[in-house]
Amino acid sequence: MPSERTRSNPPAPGLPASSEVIVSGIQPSGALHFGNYFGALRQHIQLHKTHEAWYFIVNYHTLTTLRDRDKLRRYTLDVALDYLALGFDPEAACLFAQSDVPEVTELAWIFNNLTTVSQLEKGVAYKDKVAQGLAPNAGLLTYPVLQAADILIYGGTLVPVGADQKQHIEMTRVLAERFNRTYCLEDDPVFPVPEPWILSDVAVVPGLDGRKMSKSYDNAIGIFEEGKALRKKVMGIVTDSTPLEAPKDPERDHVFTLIRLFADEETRTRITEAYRAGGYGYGHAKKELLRLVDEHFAEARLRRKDLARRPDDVLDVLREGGRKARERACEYMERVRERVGLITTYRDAP
Ligand code: AQP
Repeated sequence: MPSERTRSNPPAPGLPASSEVIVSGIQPSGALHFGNYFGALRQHIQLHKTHEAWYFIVNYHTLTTLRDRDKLRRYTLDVALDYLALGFDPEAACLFAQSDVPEVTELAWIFNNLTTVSQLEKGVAYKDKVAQGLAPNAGLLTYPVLQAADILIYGGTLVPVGADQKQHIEMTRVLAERFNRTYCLEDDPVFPVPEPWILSDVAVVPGLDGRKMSKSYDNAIGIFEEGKALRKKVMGIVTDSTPLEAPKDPERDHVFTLIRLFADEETRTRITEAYRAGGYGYGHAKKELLRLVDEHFAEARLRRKDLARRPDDVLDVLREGGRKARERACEYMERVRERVGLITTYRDAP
């Protein structure tokens, strides 16, 4: 049931209040990239030891676009490996596969009946995917409804995500309020109404072509890419044609946007000045970015290689996380079924 932490604890500077229940998910639809890392994963790792946190690998969501069982299984385990390699401690919080909590699809069904089709058709992510040529299946259309179920079934109050998810979290808020209003007494709501947690400096991480970095745009740099493959990607980031000797505006360059994410204050200032002074080319900036990336992920790369040799340990983490998550979800679902009037004869006395 909802967290026992009190809301009166003052937050550490820059951190959410310790009473917040953090929930967030990532799709196992391909290798995780810098966008996933700075938009979400880094914050997930940052918060999981100080807050109650539930992180799910949303494999039901990925069915909307992926029809390859081997890839789906592999990507799901890969996301778990990524979390562990980046420092997720399974003793501190829950990491699990969405499909270990099938109740979430039941809640999504209940929410479907509180959602209009026209509302879903306005979804920016839905429209984007259809514009890219993806089949407009009902799963893709109702993606945000399942996402709302994911967030609310653990009593989430704060959702660390990238800016592209803002509209979906708004829909989650609407559904929490609508459910409470429809089925609950005013002073006894079932669901808290969650807030997004979006860090403004990393709201949308650009990809190689300057559009939002995305697994499906073929413009992503994987968190665990290294060596030649990484170099090729970084050197291929699209820049304008300002000549090497001319001064450049760092704020208008994607390479610099990425540098800013990895660099400390001193390095940022040095590179900003070099851009503005001229005589500093995009090739120099790309080499600097490569160095920063290698440095940033050096330890995590080593940990990931070690963990990859122990897949059973990774499965154990998911198993235990899934067990705890399902327990929590079932508590919420009992209340939900009771409010809605759904009889389940194996639970209810005749
Ligand atoms: N470019 C980005 N900048 C900032 N945040 C981003 N996120 C994704 N891309 C960026 C954040 O990562 C979290 C998990 O995303 P997801 O994998 O569940 O789905 P997504 O947003 O649809 O990511 P992709 O790469 O674009 O996947 P595909 O191509 O499969 O749809 C979210 O918090 C998201 O905001």
